[in-house]
Amino acid sequence: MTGKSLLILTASEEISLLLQKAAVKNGFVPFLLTSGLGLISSFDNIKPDLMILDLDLEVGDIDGVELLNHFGKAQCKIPIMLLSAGDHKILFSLNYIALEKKLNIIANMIYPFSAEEFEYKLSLTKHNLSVIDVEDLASAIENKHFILHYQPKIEIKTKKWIGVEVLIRWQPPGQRIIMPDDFISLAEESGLILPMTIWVIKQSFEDLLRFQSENLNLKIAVNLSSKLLSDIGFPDEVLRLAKEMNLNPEQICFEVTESATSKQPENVLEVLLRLRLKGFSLSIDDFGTGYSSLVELQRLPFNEMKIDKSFIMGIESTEMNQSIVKAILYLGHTLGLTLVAEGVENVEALSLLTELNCDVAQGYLISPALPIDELRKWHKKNIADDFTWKPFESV
Ligand code: G
Ligand code: G
Ligand code: MN
Repeated sequence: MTGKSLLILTASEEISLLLQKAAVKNGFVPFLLTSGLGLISSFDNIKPDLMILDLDLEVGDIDGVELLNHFGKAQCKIPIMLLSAGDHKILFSLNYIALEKKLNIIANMIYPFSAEEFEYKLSLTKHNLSVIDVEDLASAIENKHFILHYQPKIEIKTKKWIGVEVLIRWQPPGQRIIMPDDFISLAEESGLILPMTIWVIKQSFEDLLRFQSENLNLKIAVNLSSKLLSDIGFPDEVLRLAKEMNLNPEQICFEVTESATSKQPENVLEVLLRLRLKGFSLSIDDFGTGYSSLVELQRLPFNEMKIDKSFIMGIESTEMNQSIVKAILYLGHTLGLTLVAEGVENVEALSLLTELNCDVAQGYLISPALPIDELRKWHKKNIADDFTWKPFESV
């Protein structure tokens, strides 16, 4: 395998030398830029595997905030190490901005640091980096090196177990599991998202059949990337797969993030409508983090709304979150949607959501996402014969 490319952006010769030496020693191929402007203008051609950004750029050049803004807008997922010789506070604030923009910040470093310190941080990134290789992903899809985890959902009023969300994990043989946040965007950019999602759908349909044969009457919810919403043939393909397995589309829900629909890729309304007309359910995921207009909400054929976990985690102690959740519940119910709270982590949050009339709960309190064998154990331990969830059952 050829060395991974490492882009170093720093105006300091001293720092640059130290980083380059350590990078070469660790099998990276470093290349240098000394101007943020140069980086922005030629970024599309550069596409490094890893970037080190020195946020203390020279006067007259663009500053760290502008640079992060630019990468945020470009939805850059390249791992970034932030570096500053300024104080901790500035680096902390910039890191916060970067996280808000969903940039992939993997380390923060305050200069001065030793070559050893840097090499150590670099070695920690290797795992992350090996993830973002298109050929690896393509071969993982061909060889089915993925597994599905299932996260249970319960109906709040009755406390009955009603369904599971399907979450993919990449499992390279003999290595650590890789989480979707580390490969979904690569799958999207490379077009591999379609074959990957078809695998997820087939596998989860097979598991749904298995649940049925065990008398488990569950719904499954599969996440769909916005990229698939411009593929007008996708609904037919999914219906074909469901029919092939004798599954009723009503048992299958597709979750689409709010940002996916508000970006309005071509055909999105048609694809969603066709899925609905074929009998599948549709859920608007991570609601509250995108920018749906009310017109879109009214127009798009969803049956369910999932309130983003950032509003639910800690809801019991944050008045602002309570107000937001109340408003979302009101809006969603008025539009005739089923409301799901994601990120329910404790009993207090669940009882508050019960009071607020939320319909469905999902979160670590009930269970994290589990491989199917663990899900069976969870079922035995936590679900009564009448299907109600038994939260306080001791082992
Ligand atoms: O399980 P975890 O919290 O790591 O999931 C992180 C994100 O990955 C979630 O937002 C989830 O929607 C997304 N994700 C998980 N599985 C799939 C999948 O099969 N397809 C797509 N497009 N996204 C998925
Ligand atoms: O974006 P999407 O809603 O598809 O992401 C679902 C992800 O949220 C799952 O991958 C799961 O790991 C994560 N998740 C689910 N429940 C909880 C929870 O109670 N707390 C936290 N922190 N994360 C959760
Ligand atoms: Mn989801």
